[in-house]
Amino acid sequence: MSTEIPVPDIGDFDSVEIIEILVKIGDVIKKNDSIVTLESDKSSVEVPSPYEGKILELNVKIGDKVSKGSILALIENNAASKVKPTNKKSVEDKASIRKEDNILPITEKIIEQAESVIKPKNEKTQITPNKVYHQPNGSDIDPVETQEWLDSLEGVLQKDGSDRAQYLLKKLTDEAYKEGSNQPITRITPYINTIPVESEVKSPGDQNIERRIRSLIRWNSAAMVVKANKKNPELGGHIGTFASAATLYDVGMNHFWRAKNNKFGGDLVYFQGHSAPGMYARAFLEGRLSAKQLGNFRQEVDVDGLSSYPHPWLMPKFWQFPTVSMGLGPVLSIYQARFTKYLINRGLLKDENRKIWTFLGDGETDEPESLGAISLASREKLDNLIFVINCNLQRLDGPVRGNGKIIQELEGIFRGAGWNVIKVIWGSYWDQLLAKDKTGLLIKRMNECVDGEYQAFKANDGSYVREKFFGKYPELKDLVSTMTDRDIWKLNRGGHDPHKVYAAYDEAMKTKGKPTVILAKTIKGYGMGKSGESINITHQQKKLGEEDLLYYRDRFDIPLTDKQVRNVEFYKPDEKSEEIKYLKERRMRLGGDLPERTSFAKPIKKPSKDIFENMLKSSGDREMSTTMALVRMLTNLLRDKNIAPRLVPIIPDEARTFGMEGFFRKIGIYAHEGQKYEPEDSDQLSSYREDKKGQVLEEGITETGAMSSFIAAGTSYTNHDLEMVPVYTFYSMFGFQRVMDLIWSAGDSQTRGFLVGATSGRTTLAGEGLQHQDGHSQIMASTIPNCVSYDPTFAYELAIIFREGLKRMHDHQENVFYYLTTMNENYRHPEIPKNCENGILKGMYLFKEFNNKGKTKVQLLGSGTILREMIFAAEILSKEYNIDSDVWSVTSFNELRKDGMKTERKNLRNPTEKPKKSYVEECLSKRDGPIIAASDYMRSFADQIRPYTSKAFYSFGTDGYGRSDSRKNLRKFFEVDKEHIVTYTLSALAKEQLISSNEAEKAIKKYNIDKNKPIPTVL
Ligand SMILES: Cc1ncc(C[n+]2csc(CCOP(=O)(O)OP(=O)(O)O)c2C)c(N)n1
Ligand SMILES: [Mg+2]
Repeated sequence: MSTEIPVPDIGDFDSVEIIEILVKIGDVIKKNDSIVTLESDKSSVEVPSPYEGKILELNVKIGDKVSKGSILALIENNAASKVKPTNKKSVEDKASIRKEDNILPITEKIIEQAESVIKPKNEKTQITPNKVYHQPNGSDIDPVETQEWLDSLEGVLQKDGSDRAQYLLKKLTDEAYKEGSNQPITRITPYINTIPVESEVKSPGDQNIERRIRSLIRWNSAAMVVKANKKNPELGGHIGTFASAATLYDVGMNHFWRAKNNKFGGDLVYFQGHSAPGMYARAFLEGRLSAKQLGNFRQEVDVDGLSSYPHPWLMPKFWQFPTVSMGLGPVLSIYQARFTKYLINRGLLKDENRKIWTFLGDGETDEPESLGAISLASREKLDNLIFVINCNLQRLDGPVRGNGKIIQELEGIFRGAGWNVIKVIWGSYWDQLLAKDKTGLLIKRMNECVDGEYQAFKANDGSYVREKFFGKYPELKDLVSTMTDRDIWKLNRGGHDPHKVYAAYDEAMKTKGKPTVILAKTIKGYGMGKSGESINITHQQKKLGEEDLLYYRDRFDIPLTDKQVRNVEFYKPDEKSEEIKYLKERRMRLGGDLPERTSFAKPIKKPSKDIFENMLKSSGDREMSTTMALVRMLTNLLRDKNIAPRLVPIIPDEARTFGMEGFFRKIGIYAHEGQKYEPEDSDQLSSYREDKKGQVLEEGITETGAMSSFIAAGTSYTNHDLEMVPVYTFYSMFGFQRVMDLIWSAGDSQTRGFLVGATSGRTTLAGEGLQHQDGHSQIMASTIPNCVSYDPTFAYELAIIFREGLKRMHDHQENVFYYLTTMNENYRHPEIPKNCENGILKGMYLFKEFNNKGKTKVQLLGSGTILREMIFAAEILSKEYNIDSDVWSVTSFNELRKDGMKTERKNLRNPTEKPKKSYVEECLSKRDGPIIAASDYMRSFADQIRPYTSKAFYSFGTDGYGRSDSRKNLRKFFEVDKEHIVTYTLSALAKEQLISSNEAEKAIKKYNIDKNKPIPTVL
């Protein structure tokens, strides 16, 4: 039987135009296949068929306007009659229940009965302010009663285990809360290790060999820094950080971190930036780096230098993640873990239980980026994520929390955010002492000491610790009375104890349903002795003197002679030595080398030609913005079988601003738990559809998070051997300006993808005002070497640029990313002129010539929406002043500058050769008249090409703060409207003595240009 397909609820729109018909009569379609595309002023959406079957009739054509209920087509479908039409009734029923405010008498009675049962709070249960529960200093007022409670707890623990005990404690807390105790139970546990000794999983490693290997790594990493600074003190470097973290890295390298190979995708490790020397030192022992390379630490200009910090751009086969700008590693890794799950849930990646490990400093947690996204990690149940925070209690200048305890503070924060927290505070030598302490005073003392004191303990010696730490309570002094000062000094910290670290890593690996953070207590500058152990200047210490070096050698038993030490030689045992064999064997078992950056991704195949075809045609009478054109283009790309699954639209809560809400229904919003609710707009075409397999990353209001997702998706070709095409669309002002450092690191990471600054331009976005109107993001984009940026005006330009971007990043595997600015100003888009593709990509092409008036000529260069002001100005100049012009569409002043710079440099380096012409010169040198260039960006955007032309050059732009007003008023204010362009052009021609100055003067009067108006930068 035949059934009609009507337009469903399209939200707040009426009379919406059909811009595409996606089926033909006779087509057999599946349910949810798209039938037509509708486009309103704000967005374009595809209408899906509610049935499967054969299209019998099409009732609409392109250009028709339709509303909800309009019939689009007839479909032959046997099941259609059985398919329930949209269940209007049930929706109405729900509404009527919601509207039902009056409570029925029977309900009222039940409520009354219930209320009568609830005991009024009697006086006894009220907490009387006078009652004393404990002493002000926290000590116990009734130790006997306390002991009874503790005994009960012990009984429960023994009989029913810790889960039951936790349950009872929670019940007690809830009860106390109901009865008026509003003090939340603390999220902080005592200052001891989270994993009890008896639950520790033991390392299978040979501890003696591992210690020897670790010592060699320590030596070589310190020697590398000292050697570089002996050569040249400008080079810098850090010894103390890796010295504190060596065990944390070693245990991971020897036992946990699996490399990428042909059988496994590999764990991803974000190394703490300034611990890089330690990673080089290990790679040296593994034979991956030579002694010569180690000797070139921080000397990167010539070949074979080792980069100061992890920079994939500088060491593209080694480093995977740039981390040294503090805070970026943590946030990037959270989104990396999330993106890995996204790929798995979308069926693009096998779930191999790969882990993402992130190392950061305790001082680094001061950065908002470090902690700002931790709740996302627990919300998304990222049990593939493990943070290791090296709590050496110090940052650059001094203690991280001298008056407090960073580990406790972080425990509270992470536990509160829903993470699994594992504290690794004390090493094994403490186990016996803790077991022997029956008074509880040892833990009390551990709890009450602040980090400033803990730092001072390790800056001194055993006798100092005896006196200052244990000496506070006679019972504790007794506890260590049989120990020598040396023994006391040996009481180690958890982060330096491979057993404790192993147990923590093992537990982190097994944790399900939440991310884990390991808070490891260490000593900054461990082993450096007087020259840098636990002292405030440790961080900066890079020049160990002879004595210090000899001490370090002895401390770690490095088999070097005094002479070799004085020469700061590296040490690598024979290839056949136990150490080297062990080291290599461990890595072999874990699948290969780490860190290592490779890509075995298959290039995404080119989209079919017709995907971009309709954007090259004129839009006719139809006006639209370039943002809308972009959405149309993405919609088309989603029909291409090669690109569609790889497209990752990323939006920080701004889809509706850009008209992208059509994607919600079409490809779904990624939600790891699917959608647990019926969205209120479920009947609508662009319903808010969340899906476990959803494709859109709707990030919420976090540009930092969205940018991190962009980097994760754009580096997927190396981290997952899977090319993806992220398109991150944002309010252009909240892009570069907000997250420049992340964009810089995207460049370093060799991210591929498209950043789209929508609603861009200082006067193009009218109403939003100073904080929203962007007139400089293009300039910021120009500072990133591998960012290719364009400010196109017309839909065909956008299409050509996007198509080229796909080609460069995927066909040619170039490590570049694109920044495109799109606008929200609606206008008509012409058909692509002939032979302009090359010019579009190079940065400018001749759009139109105004000839035949012959009086004089001018070159008008415009970019973005200001090109249109230029075109209008050219018309006025031609009609009213008989002035000819060539109008150039400048798609990228940035690309033109790059070409100019390259050409100029080449000419300077080859003075005897015939100079080459820059592309700007090629375009303009044979054309007459001065150059007038304008854009919706600061003048310096257009000024970039000034050196590459020998003509008089005038640039106009939007320097100054934006403000809210109509587009027309704003363009007048910034002097980039057609009237100003005409006037300034006449003045420029007069200055060049090509016309009389009176003409310019007359125009100033005609257009009411106030000569006394200050320049907008001061307004
Ligand atoms: C964004 C940023 N700000 C400042 C620095 C300079 N810096 C490098 S290391 C460091 C101190 C790091 O302390 P912490 O995180 O505790 O690491 P540790 O060396 O103690 O392991 C600072 C301030 C930086 N690298 N990045
Ligand atoms: Mg630190």
